[in-house]
Amino acid sequence: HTPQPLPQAQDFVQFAIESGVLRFGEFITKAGRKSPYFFNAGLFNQGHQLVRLGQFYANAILQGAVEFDMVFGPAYKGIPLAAIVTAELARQGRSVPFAYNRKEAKDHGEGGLLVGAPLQGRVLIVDDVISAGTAVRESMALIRAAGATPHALAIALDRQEKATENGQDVPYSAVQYARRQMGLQVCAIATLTDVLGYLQAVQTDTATAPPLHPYREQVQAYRQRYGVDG
Ligand code: OMP
Repeated sequence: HTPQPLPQAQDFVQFAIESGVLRFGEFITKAGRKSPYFFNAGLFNQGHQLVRLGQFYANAILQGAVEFDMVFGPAYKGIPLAAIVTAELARQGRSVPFAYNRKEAKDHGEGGLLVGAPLQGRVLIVDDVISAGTAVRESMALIRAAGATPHALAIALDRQEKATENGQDVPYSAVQYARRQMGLQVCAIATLTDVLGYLQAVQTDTATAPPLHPYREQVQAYRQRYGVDG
């Protein structure tokens, strides 16, 4: 029989693994956690991968019924991401303004920290991964200072793990914090649950029973230790 197409989130996990963006091994996260997996969006570095990545984001945004008037990409990694998402949304018939910031203010020429369309209305922030949520907070401050409203956030992977505050683990993730405390609509192309679902599917979906994915148990153990629900 013909194989069923994967749901978008697991299709994305497969795409990230095949692109070398999602890797398994031993990594240390920004919060100092020893993680058996790491997602490095900077390794989507080929034209055809950017086209697909833009489609994944745009689908997640449209399926999530996220409301926004424009797109903002935080420097540096969010800039190309926001650009490909804005282009793909326009290709699907929804053209909106696009802006991004630079990290260092220019003291000549056009000056200032913001590039692109004027920040106004409900802003959709596009970024790669949020862990502690520091970068999102900075983007929100910038958007508010310009007189616009930070309204939504689209990311590629939600690691669904405890955020840290002053070096201490807290019982909620940065994404949950963004939703509940900052009132943002958040959509992710995939979550840790989808990664685990994919590792599981790799094992069970074939008649020939391939070996258990070598990192499945470690990823599960990591979620036991650092994960949050939902
Ligand atoms: P916050 O700014 O604290 O939310 O952290 C986001 C950053 O975590 C990303 O921009 C990366 O530098 C890093 N990161 C990943 O990119 N992928 C991961 O799988 C895990 C991390 C991380 O260090 O937690």
